[in-house]
Amino acid sequence: MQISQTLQKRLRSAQNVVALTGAGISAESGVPTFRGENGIWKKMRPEELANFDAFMRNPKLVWEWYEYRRQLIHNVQPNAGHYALVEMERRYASFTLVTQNVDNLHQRAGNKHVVEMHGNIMRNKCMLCERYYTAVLDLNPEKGVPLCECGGYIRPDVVWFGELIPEQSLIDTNESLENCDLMFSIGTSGIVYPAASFPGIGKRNGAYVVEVNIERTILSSEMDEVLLGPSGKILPELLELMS
Ligand code: BJW
Ligand code: ZN
Repeated sequence: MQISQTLQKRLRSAQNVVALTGAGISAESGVPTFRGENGIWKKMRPEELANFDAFMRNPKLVWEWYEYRRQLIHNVQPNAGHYALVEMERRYASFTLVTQNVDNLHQRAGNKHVVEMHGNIMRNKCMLCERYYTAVLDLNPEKGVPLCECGGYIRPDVVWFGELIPEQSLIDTNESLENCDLMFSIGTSGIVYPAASFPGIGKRNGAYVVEVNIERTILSSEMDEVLLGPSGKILPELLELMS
């Protein structure tokens, strides 16, 4: 793989590093991405499943879809790409991992400072009283969804289209982008906002911005460098160049 001298220098000298990740980093663990040839949205239409109206229309269907994905994620392991980011966190003075993924694989790999943009599929919350639930829940036979003690519907603690990103996640991300000198955009199509705007913000703040993806994306033209290939191969190679 071609890695510029500039990037090699930055890898060694950077102090404040931010990595933005998307579904692609988990692809090599066996978690399907959303879009593209093998994307889950080839088979399931997002507007029928990943939004609030869909949930209210057919909560049982949406619950079954999340249960299916939860089970799949539970049975896979973090890959070399995830572990390379754990090592980066250990080596850099400041390292923030901003993830759009809800699969919990960064946390399972061992990253400590993970900012969740779109929630976490392993958590659930009551839509009425906002109480959190993490254990496996029994579906209510009549309603088809688990019910909270207060009687409210319990939903996955993820961010659907049209819903607000958790405020603290935005605060943490903006703070990390303020004085970031090296940024990675890994395994994301760059279609979903506000995450898609982060590489541009990093760049305007003076970071050297590097994309890692198996193919070019809509964000590629605003990158300082594009590294084409699977993140499970490229990230460990970058790690080698750090010392
Ligand atoms: C590999 C690989 C390998 C494969 N190695 N790479 C500004 C402009 C226009 C619209 C908006 C805007 N601001 C907000 C909006 C509206 C909307 C939005 O962005 N719409 C766009 C579609 C245009 N955004 C929102 O509604 C957000 N809320 C918000 O902004 O609130 C304020 C507001 C509301 C309304 C209007 C205006 C403001 C919330 C977004 C929530 C997204 N939720 C989901 C579902 C989560 C729950 C669940 O999992 O079920 O999050 S959607 C889905 O997409 C999921 C992902 O996190 C997200 C991003 O997808 P990602 O990760 O990029 O995956 P893919 O599949 O797209 O790409 C995978 C990539 O990996 C590909 O590039 C492959 O090539 C690559 N790859 N193998 C490396 N081995
Ligand atoms: Zn409740």
